[in-house]
Amino acid sequence: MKIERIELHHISQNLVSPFRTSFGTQVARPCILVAVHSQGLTGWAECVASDDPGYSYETIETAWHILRDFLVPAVLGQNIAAPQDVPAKYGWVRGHPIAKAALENAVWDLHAKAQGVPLSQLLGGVRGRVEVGVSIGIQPSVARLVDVVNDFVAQGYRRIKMKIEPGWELEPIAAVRAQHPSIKLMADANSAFSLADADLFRQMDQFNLLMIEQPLHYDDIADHAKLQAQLNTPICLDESIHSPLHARWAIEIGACKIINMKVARVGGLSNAIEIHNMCQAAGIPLWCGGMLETGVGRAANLHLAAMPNFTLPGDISATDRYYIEDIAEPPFVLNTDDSTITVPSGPGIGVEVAPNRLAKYRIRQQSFA
Ligand code: OSB
Ligand code: MG
Repeated sequence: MKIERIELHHISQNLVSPFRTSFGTQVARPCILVAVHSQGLTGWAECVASDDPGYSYETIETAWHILRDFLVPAVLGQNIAAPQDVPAKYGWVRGHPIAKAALENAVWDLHAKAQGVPLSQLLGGVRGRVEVGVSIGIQPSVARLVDVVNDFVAQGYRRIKMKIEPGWELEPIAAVRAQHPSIKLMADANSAFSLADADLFRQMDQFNLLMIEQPLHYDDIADHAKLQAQLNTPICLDESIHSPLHARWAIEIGACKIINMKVARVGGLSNAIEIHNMCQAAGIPLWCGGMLETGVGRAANLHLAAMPNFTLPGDISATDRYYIEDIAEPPFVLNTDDSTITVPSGPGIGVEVAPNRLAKYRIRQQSFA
């Protein structure tokens, strides 16, 4: 398919409540929506870079720059036979996986739409519903945290992830565990600790956590292997896995027993598929991470999580957990009987960007033809 036109839309929507992690607090949630046009069809994808370089060094501004000046020119006007051919067009560009993922993933949506099939079918998806949980930010008090957890459990979520940081670990985890003795519970540190905190993590073994996510430095693999050797609880890596190479290193040295797959963090769906297959062969289960996506990114995540090795519940909550009004239609709802969300069945990602809402939430746009 010849890529005839590409648009970038910088939007920002307020979250229903502030989201606090060990690296900062998010009140509004910006993103860039990428639209790729060919033969009267439009492929959409979401660039999940944030306003600040707290989670990743990429920001809205760096992603805009890399897309506008390097990635878009490499793809515009090109005849793309298959979406897997996209990464090679800008293979010389180092880093910037979040910007790259947005462009490649938009081409995946375009190709799935051209074939009239859901994206999950192109990815080899095997399930129509994806098990999901909710990721709960750091709260002002333990009592407040327990209230928030109770509320989500009452809504039907059966897997709870809580954010931790130094000073907000054993006590809040113990309180949630006491209230919900058998719920799937996990903790995400977003790199806030060091190997000197190994004793703290050993104490967490008593809480029967599903996993501890990214306890150590955001670029570390080696120290995670040392920590994993001292724990019964599985370590899951998020921030440290930027590519299939990092995934292979982590698996080879035993740095984790689980990987959080974020398609943006690994540079696009081609890399995500490669890591998926590598992990499946190595017996490392995956789950789909989240970046507080709008319906565009959330839909793509659901298609990805339909792949066979996504055997743990993902950070893909219902739309109303994030936004009052989403840019995409229809909103995602939780199936309360089994804590799942249904994978869209229409062509491509299977959701539509509402033009009036795009206009309402847009800060800037640029079109390339
Ligand atoms: O570490 O998984 C994370 C959100 C933004 C940046 C990093 C993370 C998160 C989440 C939210 O945990 C997951 C979601 O989208 O619900
Ligand atoms: Mg994480």
